[in-house]
Amino acid sequence: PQIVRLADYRPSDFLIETVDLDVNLHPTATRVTARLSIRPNPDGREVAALVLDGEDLNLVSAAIDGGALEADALDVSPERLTIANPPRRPFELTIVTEIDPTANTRLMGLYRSNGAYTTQCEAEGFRRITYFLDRPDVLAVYTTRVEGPKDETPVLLSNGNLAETGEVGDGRHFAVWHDPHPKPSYLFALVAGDLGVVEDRFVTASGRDVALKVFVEHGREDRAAYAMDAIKRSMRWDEEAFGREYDLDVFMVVAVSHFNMGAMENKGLNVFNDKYVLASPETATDGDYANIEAIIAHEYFHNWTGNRITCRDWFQLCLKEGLTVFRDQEFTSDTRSRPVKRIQDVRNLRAAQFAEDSGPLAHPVRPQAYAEINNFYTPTVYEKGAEVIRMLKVLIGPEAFKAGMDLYFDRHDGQACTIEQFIACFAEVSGRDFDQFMLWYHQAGTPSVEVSTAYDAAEKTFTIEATQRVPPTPGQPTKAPAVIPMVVGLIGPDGRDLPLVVGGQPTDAVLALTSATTRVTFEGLKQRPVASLFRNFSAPVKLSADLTDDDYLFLAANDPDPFNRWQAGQTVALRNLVARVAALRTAGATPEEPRIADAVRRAFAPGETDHAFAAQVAALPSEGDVAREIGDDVDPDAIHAARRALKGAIAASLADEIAAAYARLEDTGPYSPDAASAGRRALKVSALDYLAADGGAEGVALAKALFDGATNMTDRIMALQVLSLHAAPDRDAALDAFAASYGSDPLLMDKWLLIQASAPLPDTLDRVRELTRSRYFDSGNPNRVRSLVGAFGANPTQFNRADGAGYAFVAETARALDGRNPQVAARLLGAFKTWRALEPGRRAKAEDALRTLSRAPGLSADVGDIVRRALG
Ligand code: HT7
Ligand code: ZN
Repeated sequence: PQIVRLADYRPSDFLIETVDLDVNLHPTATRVTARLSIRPNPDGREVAALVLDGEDLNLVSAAIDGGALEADALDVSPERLTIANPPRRPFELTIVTEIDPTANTRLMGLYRSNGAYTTQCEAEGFRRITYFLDRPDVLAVYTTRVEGPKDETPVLLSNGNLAETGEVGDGRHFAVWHDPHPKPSYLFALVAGDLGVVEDRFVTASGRDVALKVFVEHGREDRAAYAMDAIKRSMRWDEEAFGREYDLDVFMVVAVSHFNMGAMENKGLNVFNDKYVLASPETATDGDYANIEAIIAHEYFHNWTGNRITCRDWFQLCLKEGLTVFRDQEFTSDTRSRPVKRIQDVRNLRAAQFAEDSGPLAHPVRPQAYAEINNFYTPTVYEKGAEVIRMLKVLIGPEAFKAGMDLYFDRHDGQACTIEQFIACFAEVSGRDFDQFMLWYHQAGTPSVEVSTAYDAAEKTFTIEATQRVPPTPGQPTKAPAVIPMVVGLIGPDGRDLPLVVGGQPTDAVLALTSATTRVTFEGLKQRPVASLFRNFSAPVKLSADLTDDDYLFLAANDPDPFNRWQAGQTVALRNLVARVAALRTAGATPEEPRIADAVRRAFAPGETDHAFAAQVAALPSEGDVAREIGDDVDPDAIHAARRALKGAIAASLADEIAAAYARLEDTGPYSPDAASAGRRALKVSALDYLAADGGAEGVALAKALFDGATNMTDRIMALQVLSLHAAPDRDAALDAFAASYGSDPLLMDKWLLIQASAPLPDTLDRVRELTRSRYFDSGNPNRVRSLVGAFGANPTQFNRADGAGYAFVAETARALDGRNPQVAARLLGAFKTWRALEPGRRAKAEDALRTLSRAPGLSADVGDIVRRALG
């Protein structure tokens, strides 16, 4: 494979200043005329040829300044168009290509989804529309004329502001869009179809009147209200929190049913997977509403972090993605509950990014090389990228952070930038040196921090010694110590924070761990305090500390930092789960820790009013959490059994309290997706999960009753999920009833597919195979594929069946899908990211499946790259 390296970056030899596109739509033969004003780049080289990127294009003609180029001046290959001896002055290149949107099953470039035309150009899709310098540092002003039949495509959209519309006869019409903001080709978009629209307005802080439009399939307009509301709230928040205003006369969101990822931030014309737009109380769960709000916000925030300031090259992807995830997380924290959002984000980071970082697919937040850029839209670039920004803020403080962001926006508006340019803004405003901090961008792997503490009663001092280690990762055998912000608190017996004094001076709670070992001695402590370490998860590290279970139980009850209050309970539970797994595997005695139930009891207590937080406290560490804590020789069945046993033990000891909570938390009144109501439902379902933990008739009956009597989709789905954990007849009856009610709604049937694919039951694989043949599945739709096969790949016990059939199924499904949609096929293989940590039997079976796949002929660059790296 061809490897692209950061070290080889060179500015483009040519720049494109304006792009005039004329797109004449036809289902199988769309004609694209691109008029490009090109000039040599003063920062580039003088070269003998202009090389344009292309893919799956039919070249019709090419001309320079109106003069047709003869065949001997052109070299056309599947991947590029080379024009020999281009002028060494500004010139106009006109290229006519023909493309087939119906045959485009990759969903990159221009394709048809449910009869509507749509585009996806990030990262390298524009080259599937026309030959181009398809790289993010070539910024151009686009004018796009779209022409299509009025009956099939009454709606014709592109980026920017609408400049002109008109009729062209033959039942065809056109629209011209002009986007005054120079942009890279990956932000180009075009949508055309017969779509319904919901409209509203927003007036920006400086008085710009912006038309807001959400386009959806006809008949779905009533499901667009929440997305529209989220757009307005995102716009206001970005003005208030970051001083960023919207900059066009119209902002549009289009929901499409065939989409490779979640959504895309094309300038002024965001295209969304319909699952992240459509919601109504009858069809959406609390989780759906939260996702819609967060993803609408994320894509909108890209308008400044990504669009106005973009990436110089794809190695800088975290410049826009890490920063925009950080911004959307802040938005949700301000909109909902900050501690709960932090806990959810950390759960997600650990599940997805820590897992990636610990295996063969580990890579730095800013990779050094790639074979296929599509495979680097990862939790490391996104979620760890956001953690790096958060650490920056913790280290320099909120005022300097804000000043650095303002400087970044002022200095780099309209540019394609690097991480170095971004970080330089913070160095400048804070006067700090960020050389060591840059290691967060260069070094892969999750640092582990080991903390030992010592109280000296005679000296009244408390010493914290922290030793960090960044593990080796593929291609990076040795690492240097990173700068790790450790926010600490010392808690006295009354549960209050004690003053922090070092060297006779009051000190900050932020300790910067910059060496392999850092030691800090706090003074003036009359009694041994309990240390609260990495408050609010101040760095993405794995902590192991010499705190006892007693200490953690104390923190779980008393820590003023809500994140660490939650974390402390998790830590005790995790320790116990690891010990249970060891006992199960050696037939040893079960290690009981009855006090774990205390934190759960508090969560279900009548006085607890923060239900969303309580639901987090009540949820045990996941099977993945336990697997990562164990690290190697992982036996997923033992982990599942241990977790089930602990859940059962807690349920048995708190049966009455939990039953009372379940009754108390019953829904009354009409459904509302607000955070408090969603929190109450989350805690109620958690109670149900405990009550049905043993699969006994009583608990299952409760779940069945909730399913039958549900007045909203959250309850219905949660009840179905609880039922699906147990092979009871009620489970199949409920699944059938759900299909009978919602069989015509694909987004709801995705939930139905996912629930069945996630069941920890031995018949799950057979069922999944059968479902691939059902009318609810469609391998051409990424949402269906992810809901069934993707969810199966995330099923800890059934993907990891000891006989290896789970591995073979996912690998074979990815191979079968590869010819059709390589990007989605490659993502399915993410299921293998921790295969090396498995016990030897499963490890061998997983390796077999990967090796068999690696030998399949004609693998795409996407799948080939993942398989090669996974086998490492
Ligand atoms: N910037 C986008 C990432 C993206 C994408 C989206 C849809 C289809 C293919 C894609 N390739 C890359 C989405 C985001 O992070 O906001
Ligand atoms: Zn993004």
